[in-house]
Amino acid sequence: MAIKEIKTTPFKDQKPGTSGLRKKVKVFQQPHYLENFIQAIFNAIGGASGKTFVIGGDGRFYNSRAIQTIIKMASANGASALYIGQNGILSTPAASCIIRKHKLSGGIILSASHNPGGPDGDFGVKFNIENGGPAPEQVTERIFEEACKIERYLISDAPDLDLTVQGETVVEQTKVEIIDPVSDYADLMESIFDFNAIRSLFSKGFRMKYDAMNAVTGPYAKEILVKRLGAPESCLMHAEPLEDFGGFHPDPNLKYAKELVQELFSDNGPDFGAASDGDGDRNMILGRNFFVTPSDSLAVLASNAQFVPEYKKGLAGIARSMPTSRAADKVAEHLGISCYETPTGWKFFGNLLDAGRITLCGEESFGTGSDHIREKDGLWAVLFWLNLLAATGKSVEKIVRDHWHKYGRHFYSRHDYEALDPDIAKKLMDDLRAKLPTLKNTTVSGLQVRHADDFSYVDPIDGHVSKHQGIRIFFENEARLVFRLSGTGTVGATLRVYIEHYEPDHSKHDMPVQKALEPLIKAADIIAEIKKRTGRYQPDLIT
Ligand code: G16
Repeated sequence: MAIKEIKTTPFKDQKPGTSGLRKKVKVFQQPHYLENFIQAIFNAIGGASGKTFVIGGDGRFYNSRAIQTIIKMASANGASALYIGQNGILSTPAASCIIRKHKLSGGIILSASHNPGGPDGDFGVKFNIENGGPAPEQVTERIFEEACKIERYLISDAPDLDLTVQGETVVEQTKVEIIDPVSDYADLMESIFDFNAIRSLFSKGFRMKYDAMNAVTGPYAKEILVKRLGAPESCLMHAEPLEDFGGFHPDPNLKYAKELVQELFSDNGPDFGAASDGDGDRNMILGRNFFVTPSDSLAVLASNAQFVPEYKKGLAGIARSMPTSRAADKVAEHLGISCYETPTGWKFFGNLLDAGRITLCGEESFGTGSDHIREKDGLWAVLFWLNLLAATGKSVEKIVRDHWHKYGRHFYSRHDYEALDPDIAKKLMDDLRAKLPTLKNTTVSGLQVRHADDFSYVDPIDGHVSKHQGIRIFFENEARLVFRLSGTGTVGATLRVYIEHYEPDHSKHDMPVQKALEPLIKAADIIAEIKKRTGRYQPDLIT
């Protein structure tokens, strides 16, 4: 074995987005592309020497190839130990759990999350720090700086390892262990929730369907739901991780988890349905004939946390990303605890969690989590709901309707306009920003604007300032529009419009969501001139 120093030149497009570096597989397959970025990570953290990392991914195409390269580079850079998920598999929450449990220096997670996979699909690299969470902005900025000036990287010429067999080996001076990717995570879940109550629920004939979307959570769901909780194997759909997700778009929402949705909305459908995304950090929750919006899910979990053993002692606080509906704020107010509003991106919750300011956090983008790890956690959310169903004996729909009755309902929807010309999207946002000072007290689509701004966040723990995190327009009666450009797409620009309307009157809670939001949807188009500028008459995706 020998360590080689390879000369290289920078790629200018290696700026990490909302969640790591995401690009088309073909971009990552260019010579030196992956290597440059990995070396930039090591350079940005003061080198890999003597450090310990967990490495794994969501099993998508190029996962194993990339892992082989990273093992050789981490060893050449002097890492002391590497823990690799067997078959290259490691869900994002499991990676966070392993970093924390084994006190590692960090982790490299290979995933483009909910984006499609396969040779023509997407690939991604995320770096997590020693608290188990995504690298904060200060670190991702340093990685980008390093990537922009890279001239060389180090790599061992060691042969590829067999990732299919658990066990230990040594590459250069580095201990490399192929580990069971599931057990630490499953043990953690068992320590949080009332597994006896959930087991007894299944033994009484409770029926659920869990869609792993041919992505990473299949093996986790098998171990936890089937083996440890006694659910029948038939409750699992698409439970084998496949390189191209079987052609799925592994994004758990009403559009892409269609088969699951059909089952839940059929006559005599199951009591409970759930799905997770490519890397297992997102969740979608369904009851029979009932969809729970992610924003409501966070609020419901917070309001019912006392049913879960781990959270019985109470919540320190709650946080939600800015575009997420303010349903959780009502719960926090009722509980007399703080509710923090952060920019989009799980990395912004890290400091609040580390400082013990919050216990639960969540986002409208199907992400929910707690202080048990430092990532959002799909199966954790599913188990939380199962725990609630077992403890209350209520249905999903009843739990949510009772919640609306108590706190009022936040009608909520996100409209996505995908693959827009980036210049048009940028101009739309720039012009909207320029218009902000003129909007106050104007009436648009019959709604009066109370306040409008460009969201800026000052991290309450380290004072770091993140500007331009989304444009907010507040109307009377707690209605709100938010506009921002996605930081996770790989084709053109995606405009996200977040639409929210609060309705305290429960006689109006049955209105169809898009109907309840109609005046706001019109206002969004008038204010941002979406149709005129983009030529799009409908969003590509409504969640
Ligand atoms: C990532 C981030 C989330 C974010 C989501 C959408 O999720 O971790 O915090 O809400 O992207 O971001 P954007 O609106 O910028 O596209 P994931 O599941 O893709 O890693």
